[in-house]
Amino acid sequence: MKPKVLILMGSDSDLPVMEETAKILEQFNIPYEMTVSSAHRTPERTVRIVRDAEKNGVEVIIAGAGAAAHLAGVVASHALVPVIGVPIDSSPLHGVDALYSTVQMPPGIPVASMAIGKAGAKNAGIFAAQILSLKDPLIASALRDHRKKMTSDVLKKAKKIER
Ligand code: RP5
Repeated sequence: MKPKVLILMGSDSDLPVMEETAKILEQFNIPYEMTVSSAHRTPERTVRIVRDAEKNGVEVIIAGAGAAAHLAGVVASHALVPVIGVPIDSSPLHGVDALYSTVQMPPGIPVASMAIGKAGAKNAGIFAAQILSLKDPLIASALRDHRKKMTSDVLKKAKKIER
């Protein structure tokens, strides 16, 4: 199946966080491709990957990076498909730097910034699924089931501690 989502990360050291995105996409049976490309260390490779992805039918790009995290913004500047940014807590500032870099895009080129770290990486996968669900009823139905399961898990846990 042709990938619908491209997951990019600035360094292989970001993989433990970005695996959370991959797990969610797998859970929703969404085909994806994933690789490392840095906005500053491999700028030309980054542009090439984004252009090829769009040509090959990728509909959402997820970019995770830490520190002065400009990867999502650079990717968004070369893509028309929606770009979701995951700020990674890999620096001495624990991801606050990456959050500001990702969320504070000047007007014109948006990046949908998620939360810092693994929570943001998971939500990036869910958000991508929500975008794709607009024209894929199977994904929409899987999202509904996912929410129902979250609700029943909370109720089960509540019952356990109730007294
Ligand atoms: C960023 O710098 C990467 O996204 C990573 O989060 C951080 C550190 O990269 P490495 O020095 O571990 O390659 O560009």
